[in-house]
This record gives sequence, structure tokens and C-alpha cells, in this order.
Amino acid sequence: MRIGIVCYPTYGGSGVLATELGKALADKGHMVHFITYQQPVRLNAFHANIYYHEVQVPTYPLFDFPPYESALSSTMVDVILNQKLDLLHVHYAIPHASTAYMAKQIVAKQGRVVPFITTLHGTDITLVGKDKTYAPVVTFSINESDAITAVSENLRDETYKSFQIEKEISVIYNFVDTQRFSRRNLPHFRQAIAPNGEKVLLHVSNFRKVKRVPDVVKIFKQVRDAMPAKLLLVGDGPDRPTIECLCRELGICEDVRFVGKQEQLEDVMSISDLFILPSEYESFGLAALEAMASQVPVISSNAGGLPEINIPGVTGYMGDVGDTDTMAKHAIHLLQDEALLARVRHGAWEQAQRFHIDNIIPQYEALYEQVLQNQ
Ligand code: GMT
Repeated sequence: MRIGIVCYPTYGGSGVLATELGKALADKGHMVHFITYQQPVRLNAFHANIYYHEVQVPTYPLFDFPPYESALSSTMVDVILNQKLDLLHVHYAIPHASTAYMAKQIVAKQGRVVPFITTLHGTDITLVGKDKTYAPVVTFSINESDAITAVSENLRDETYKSFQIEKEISVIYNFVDTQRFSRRNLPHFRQAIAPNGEKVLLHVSNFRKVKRVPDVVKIFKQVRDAMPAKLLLVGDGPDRPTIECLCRELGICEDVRFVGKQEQLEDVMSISDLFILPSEYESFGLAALEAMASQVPVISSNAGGLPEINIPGVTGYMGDVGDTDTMAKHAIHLLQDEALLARVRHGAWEQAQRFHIDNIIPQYEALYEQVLQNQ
């Protein structure tokens, strides 16, 4: 198939998932055309079946807000017509579903029928999409999609609760490339981070409010009071100054390392003992799944879709949102019991195999086939 993929190219779960999906589809022989405003972060190697079309947004002094949606729809039209796309798959509803709808209408005038599939990822529904300003367009464009998918049962249910959706939403879970995310022995790296045999706790995110990164720091403080430990914070974002202040207040700066946005996430995961994700909401928690594949147990909140992947006592433990005491207690208990830790590490790894890329990609392919047959 000739597939157009539209996503946010930045450091974030939906863009990562969309890019990994495109790469996997290309490996299976499909022609994949990424349509984004910059090179997606994980699109970092040449592939004969992958094409990249950059959305250019011309500016003009009249525009306080350059019309990105118009530029995106026009680029979609151009790629559909010139690359003879069979379908579009857009990730994150805002504004990708409405721009796909517009492109579909335009090419229809030229006799081309090109369906579009919308994948809902989380905040497009639970935070931004619900905002009254966007809700009518989001509802309309989701309903106009030829197929809709959500990355967890929780997100599907939240979507039905928040919007008047008249169509079926299929759940297709996030996936992980277990070859890439498999634990490797990296003694030099581990030694550099934890020179005295300290336990290594890890958090990866875009440091937005919804991630509750200050809770990660509070959990870490309790763990560090109980045993020698280091905290690695991967990513960056608006909450960073608050997090730095909290580390200073708690007097733990020398044991907390901000390592920025990392390409080689699999290496960081390979030297970690626990992954911490205390989010306010998480439709799925792709980074937690990547940690599990790397045999890193997960201490998380029980928000959103997290209970669909993090199984207490099997892959890690959970606590209520904001209950840092419970999450810290679980972390300490797990790190102090070597036998339990080994069992949970294995449980995490086993759970990740359920979400193996080879199990999930055929679900998207089957959906594409079905959508094309329905035209
Ligand atoms: O987590 C983020 O803030 C990034 C966000 C995105 O859309 O880029 O991630 C969402 O999509 C991921 C991939 O499907 C999910 O694994 C994340 O759980 C989800 N984030 C939230 O729901 C907060």
C-alpha cells in the first residue's frame, strides 16, 4: 500500500509511535510517506520505502497566526495526488483529523477517493480536545474519519464519554520493538552514572504538568533516604525549573541528573533498575512499555490506561495519582528484595512481549485493508 502518515515530529509518544509504525510498514514493503513540518525524531536512517514531505508554512506580516492547517491540507493534497496514496493515517486528532478531512474533500473533486484513519493518542482527547474551543471540530473530524483507533481501552472509553462519537473506535495498543529495547550489559555506562553501586531510577517524559515530574523527585527522595540511589531524568519541558528547584530544596541535586532528550533511550533503559511514571493521566505510557521490554519494572500511578499495562506485583506497582508515599514504599520494597526484583523484571519483560511490534502492525494492516474494501 501507499500510506501517508501525519504526526507531530517532536519528542512525544504519538510522534514516536507514528514514526515506528511507518518504519515497520516500510520494512514490510509498503511505501510510506511522512507529511510533517520537520523530520520526525525517530526518522533517523535512510529507508528505500520511506519518503519525507516537509510542510512549508509561508508567513506574511498580516498573519499573527500562520495558517498551518491550510498548509498541511495542501501538502496532503499534493502528496495524495502526486504519490498516488491509497490512504492517510493521521496521529493525534488536533488538527490532523480536520486537515485530513479537508484534503479528502479536495481530492474527491478530482475523482480520487482517499480514506483517512485517525489514531487518538491521549491529550488530543483528555486535555486539548475537550476544550470548548476545539470540541466541535474534533467531534466532527473524528466522526468523519473512515476508521478511528485509540491506543487503550481507557482512551476509547474516555472518547465516548467526552464526545458524541457515532462510529466504532478500535483499540490498537502501542507497541515496542523488543529487539531494540532489549537489556544489554553496559558496565562502563552504569559505572559512570552509579559509580558506587547505587540503584538507578529513571523517568522519561516531556516534563509537562500532566507527567507530575515533581512526584518523581519526591519518590526518589524517599528511595535515596533508604538506600544509595541515583535519578536519571530524560527529556525536557516546561516543568524543568520547578523540578530543579525541588531538587535543591530537598538537597538531592548531586544524585539527580538531567540528561536531556536522548536518542539512545535503549542504553539508558539498560542501566536502570526502576522506571517511574506517576502521571496525572496517561492513555497508555509508551515509555513505560519500552522500559518493561528492557527488563525495567515500572512504578506508576494508576491513571488512565496504565493499569492495562502495569500489573501490580507482576510488572511493577501502582499508586493513586499524587500518592508518592505508596509509590515510594513499593519502590523501596522492590529494590530491597533481590528475588522479588528478579521476578518482576522478568514479568515486565514478558508483558512487553504481548505488545511486540509483530503482534500490533498486522492489526493496523488489517484495518487499512478493511477501510480500502469499504470504499
Ligand atoms: O505523553 C505525552 O505527553 C505525549 C503524548 C503525545 O501525544 O505525543 O503521548 C500520548 O501518546 C502516547 C502514544 O500513544 C501514549 O503512550 C501516552 O500515554 C500519551 N500521553 C498521555 O496520554 C498524557
